[in-house]
Amino acid sequence: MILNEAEKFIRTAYYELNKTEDEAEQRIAEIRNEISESGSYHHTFEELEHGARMAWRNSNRCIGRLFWESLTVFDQRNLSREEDIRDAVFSHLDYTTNNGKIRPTITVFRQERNDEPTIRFWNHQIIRYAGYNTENGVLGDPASLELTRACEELGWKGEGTRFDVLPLVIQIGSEAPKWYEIPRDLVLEVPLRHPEYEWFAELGLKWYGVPLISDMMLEIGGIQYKAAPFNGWYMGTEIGARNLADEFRYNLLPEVAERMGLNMKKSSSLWKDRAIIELNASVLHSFNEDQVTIVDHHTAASQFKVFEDREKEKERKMTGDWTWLIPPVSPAATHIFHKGYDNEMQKPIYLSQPKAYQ
Ligand code: HEM
Ligand code: NRG
Repeated sequence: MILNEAEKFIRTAYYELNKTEDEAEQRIAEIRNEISESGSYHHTFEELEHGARMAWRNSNRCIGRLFWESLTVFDQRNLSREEDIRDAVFSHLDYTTNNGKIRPTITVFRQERNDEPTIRFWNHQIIRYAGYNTENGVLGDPASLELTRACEELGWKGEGTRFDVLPLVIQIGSEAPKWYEIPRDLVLEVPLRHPEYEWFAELGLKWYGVPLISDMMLEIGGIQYKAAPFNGWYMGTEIGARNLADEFRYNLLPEVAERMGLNMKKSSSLWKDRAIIELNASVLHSFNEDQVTIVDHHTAASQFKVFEDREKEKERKMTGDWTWLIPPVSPAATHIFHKGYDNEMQKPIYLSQPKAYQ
């Protein structure tokens, strides 16, 4: 029930914000009234801001949580037209990119209500590469095949490269979704090269700087925000060990290993492992050289350790999903591997929700 959820959230949040119990009880009374009159209630900016930060703190799969209190929260709950929502997303991109010095940011659009149509982004991330089925297999990012197809059905057409940035797709209620090309100057990308291998740049690889998740729902005190795109910066392995390496993504290990001259006939030559390491070295080197914020998995794990210690100090229950927290490269070289985490879900929280298209 919404009032119960609201009460729990207000008491915790107000305590953390150093407000008095009186203030919390007064606010709860106010919320009770608003709910009995309208069936729902609205957060103050302060509640929204702290709720979004708590939700980051509660993201069991996230290794980047040390910085949860630094999240910038843009309140765009007053917007209801696609063009205005688009412009707010573009401002978010511009603010967070900050010439490469990425600032963790969330933009919160209007909450779910019975009497107003839902705002949804079709995109998984605001910036992501398209994927096309061709006679010679998939061109681009296979993870984007369905969305790319859906965009084409809306009339969008990509250039046909391996790295076409998909358009921003906004849908309000059951209206026809609208799509917008993202201005190129808002899309910071890093061409990949290698600190030792001159040939690496010839592979023509690159990745974008800002992982801006746009398909999750933010839930605070019983209120659902189905359009609330958020981002921090990348951990190198997300790109080097998964996006570019997974067989079902860009699948680049064979090409890298080949150029490295490794023995690909026997797996015991560890050609895959060696290729993974150099691909990851290239990602970190290139982002660092271009001064685009990125973190390596060892540093991220150390930062996560500080987060764990801090949460303990504050006597808060720290939860986590071990299977996601361990980095995909050398997991046992981080402390995370050697302990366990309780994967209980605490609210406020970011949740996955059904796809907006299909
Ligand atoms: C997941 C790192 C910021 C919320 C992850 C993952 C990594 C990560 C490595 C696992 C992703 C995967 O394996 O696909 C970081 C780093 C950040 C950061 C380095 C830098 C500041 C944030 C922010 C938020 C957030 C700002 C929200 C406000 C989440 C959530 C997930 C996640 C909800 C799970 C996503 C899912 O279930 O698909 N993060 N993160 N993170 N992070 Fe963070
Ligand atoms: N693995 C995905 C991104 C997931 C979220 N990762 C972050 N989030 N770093 C990928 O595109 O590789 N964040 O908010 O910074």
